[in-house]
This record gives sequence, structure tokens and C-alpha cells, in this order.
Amino acid sequence: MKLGFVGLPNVGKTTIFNALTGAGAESSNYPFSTVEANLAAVEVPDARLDALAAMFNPKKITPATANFVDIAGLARGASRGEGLGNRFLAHIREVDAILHVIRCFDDPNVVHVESGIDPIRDRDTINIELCMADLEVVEKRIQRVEKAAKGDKSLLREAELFTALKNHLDEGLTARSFACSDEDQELISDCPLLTLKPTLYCANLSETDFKARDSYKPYLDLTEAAKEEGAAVFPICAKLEQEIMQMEPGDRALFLEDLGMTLSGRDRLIQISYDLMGLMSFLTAGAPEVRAWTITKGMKAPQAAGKIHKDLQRGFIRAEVVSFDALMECGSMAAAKDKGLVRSEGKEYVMRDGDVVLFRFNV
Ligand SMILES: Nc1nc2c(ncn2[C@@H]2O[C@H](COP(=O)(O)OP(=O)(O)O)[C@@H](O)[C@H]2O)c(=O)[nH]1
Ligand SMILES: [Mg+2]
Repeated sequence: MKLGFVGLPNVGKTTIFNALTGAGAESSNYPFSTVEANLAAVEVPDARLDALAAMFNPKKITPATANFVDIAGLARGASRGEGLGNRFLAHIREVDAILHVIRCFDDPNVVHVESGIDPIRDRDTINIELCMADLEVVEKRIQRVEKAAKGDKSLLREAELFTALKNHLDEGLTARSFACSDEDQELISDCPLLTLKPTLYCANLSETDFKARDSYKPYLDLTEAAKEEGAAVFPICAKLEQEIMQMEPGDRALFLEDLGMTLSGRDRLIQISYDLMGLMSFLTAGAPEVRAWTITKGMKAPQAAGKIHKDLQRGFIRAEVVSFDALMECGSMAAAKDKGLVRSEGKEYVMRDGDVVLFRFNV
């Protein structure tokens, strides 16, 4: 899972990236200070791993990992190659989801490239650049389909669909907000469009406004505007997260409690990103290793086995599955088996979050 921070310069992308990953990338009050993308892997928090470790005493505990990428500031004109534009767009193409950071903090000492706090304008500025990049892709597709349609009239409808999408993008509207049938949606999804990627707007607020965000107008306006395009807003205070990540775990819990939260920004962000991308985890547990694996919701047992090793998918026989909760209630794998709670599932089994699995396979 690769999550990319995208946004205008000086909105706090690198500060949030550092606070969340502890990576120590350079952050400064200087637009375009980040030229190359910064990359960091973080462990996906999962309390179930500790519980399983207590039961299996494994040699190794391996959490799932999420990769964060801090992509350099995108400015007006990026799609025309300005401000190192196209290189940034190339980085965005590689991510699974976009974390679009929007400046909601006011600070006269930090240059605002667009002058003044206006989250909706800033969101649109970035989205328009992404839409323009998508337009190029869609225009090429239209040309290709129209040419092919000369020999195959059944492709005319596809050309019409992409022309309608082009008009939508032309208005600065994202591809994900383009209304069409499921069938058309499938055609569009195999087009590599930036504005089709799952996107979360991260509102970077001052400490005061973060605490009182329910009455902070720029934040409320952004939430309202995001709702209209079916997107979510994630409130975060970069400065606070910086402090939180530097605390001892015990102090951290108390501090979060004071803020009325149970999870740090990093943990909340990972959780929301999982939901956004329709991801979930299954678990494997034994004496050598207890481990969490990330898969997409709806994935069947053989494909899930393939995440561990292609041989497990190829030679898949069956999966022995017990839910994490049932296993914990029983206290041991042997007890769960005795109670008939370890099920034998075949090729059509749809994996569930928290399944503890042993795959049987032919070599
Ligand atoms: N007051 C305030 N300053 C911030 C906040 N987040 C970032 N900054 C400052 O804004 C400047 C640019 O931040 P940076 O993370 O490098 O922005 P980027 O260009 O989006 O990566 C730095 O001087 C940061 O210290 C915040 O929440 N509040
Ligand atoms: Mg930066």
C-alpha cells in the first residue's frame, strides 16, 4: 500500500510526513524545498498481532506495512510542466491513494503561495492540475477508440463515453465524481487516471482550530465541499502530531485522551486509508512467525494465499480458517479445533477481516 502526500507548497506535507513516519526529511518555509519524493515505510498497528504472539510465542512478529511518499509541492501550471510539474505527476501516478494536504492554518511567517487561507480554492487548484493531466490521457484514448471505431462500430459508444468524461474533466471536475453506469465505470477504471485514485483531503489545522474545528469555518466549508464530491476530510494538526510522536508511549496515551482521541494521527490515517481503499487484513500464526497480510475486501482464499507466495495460490487445496475472536475465546488453536471452530474452506471462500489462516497446498 503506497500513500502519497500531495498538495500546494508550504501546506505542511513534509511536516506531516515526518511526524507520521519519523523519517526526518527536510522541511522548510521555502516553496519547492522538496524536489525529490521522500519515502518511508511504517508498520500498520494491529493489536491482534500481540494477542496472537502471546498465544504462539513466535520467533518473529511481522506487521503489515504502509508506505508513505512525500511528493514535492504541486503548483498552478504543473500539468504544463511548470514548477517541475511533470516529475511530480509521475510520482502521483505510482501511489495507490492520494492524501491531499490542504492548508487550514494561518501563520504570517509561513509563505502562502496562493495568499490567504482558502481551503476550497486550494483544493480546486490542485484538482485542476490533476484533471488536466487526466485530460491528456483521455484525449489519447478518444483518438485511439475513434480510429478503431471506423472498423468496429460497437466502439462508438466507448468513444462517446470518453468524450463525456473529457467534458467533465474540462470543467475541473474529478473523474471519480463522473456519474455513469457500472459497466461504463469498468471501462473508465482501466484508464490510469489520477483523479480516479482514492483521495482523502487532509486538513492541516492550527492546534487551536484543530481542537475547535467544529466551529472553524474554513474547515467546515471544506468538509461540505468534499461531501459534494463524495470525498472525506481528515483533520490533522502537523505541529501536534510532531509532539505526539516524540512522546513516550505512556505519555502519548494520556495526551491523546486529553484531546478526546484514542489513536495518534498516524494510526487514524492508516485506518482511514484502509477503509478508503477497501483493504483488510488476515493473519497467519505459528511458532516461527505471527504475521498480518493486507488484501482487498472481497478477495477469495486462493488469491489471499498468493499474497504469501505464488506457489500457495497455484497449488491451493484448502484454507483452515478460524476467526481471531473465536480463537481468542477458545484460548488455543487445539481448543478451537475441538469446538469445531476451525473451518475447512475451499476456492470460493471470501476472506474476512481477522481470519487466522493456514493454507494447505500441493507443491
Ligand atoms: N504554524 C504552523 N506551521 C506549520 C504547520 N505545518 C507546517 N508548518 C510550517 O510550514 C512550513 C512548510 O512546511 P512543510 O512541511 O515543509 O510544507 P510542504 O512544502 O507542504 O512540505 C514549515 O516552516 C513548517 O514548519 C502547522 O500546522 N502550523
Ligand atoms: Mg515538502
